[in-house]
Amino acid sequence: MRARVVVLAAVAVFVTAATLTAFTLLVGKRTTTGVQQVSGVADVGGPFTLTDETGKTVTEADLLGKPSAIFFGFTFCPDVCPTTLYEMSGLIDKLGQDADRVNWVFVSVDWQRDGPEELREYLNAFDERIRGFSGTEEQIETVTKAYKVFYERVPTEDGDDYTINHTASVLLMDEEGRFFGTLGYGEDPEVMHDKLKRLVAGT
Ligand SMILES: [Cu+2]
Repeated sequence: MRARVVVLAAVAVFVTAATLTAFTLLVGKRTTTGVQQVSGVADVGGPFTLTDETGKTVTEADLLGKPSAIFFGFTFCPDVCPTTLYEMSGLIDKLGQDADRVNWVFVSVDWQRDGPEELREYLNAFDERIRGFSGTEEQIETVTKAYKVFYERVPTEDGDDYTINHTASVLLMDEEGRFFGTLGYGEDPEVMHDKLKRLVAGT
């Protein structure tokens, strides 16, 4: 009986750790943990084709040579996206010159409503270095699968409209397109700053 409890506890700890490192923090859920060291472990990233805010085609190759901070969301998002992009703008500001050594990307998973024009307008409210990528349903499927990002359309109460639940973490990729780590939603800005410093330094 006792052994069984220990085994169950071990399983619970493992599952908790695995869940944290899997970074699928959904809308509204916050992490209270500090560093999530998953560098080099998770199979996150891969080929994609999207359209940037100027209407130009972009692929994973356009992000190589610089590390990237990528956030998936949608422009109609009432809280998580504006909060995250506002925080990202603050982090960019704090990084100073180092911020230019990172690709800052917002990918809209709302292929029905968000295109280059919507993203250009939306991102006006945030740091100008944050680029906006959008795509077709198929392209969004591909990129979210590659980056292990969750998103789910949810009808609003009146049924006429929808909102989207989505992964709330920012994904950090190194200059060769390998997964480096995440910035958790609601994480201590100091911790996030340190992670970005390490991302820029490549350590
Ligand atoms: Cu959002």
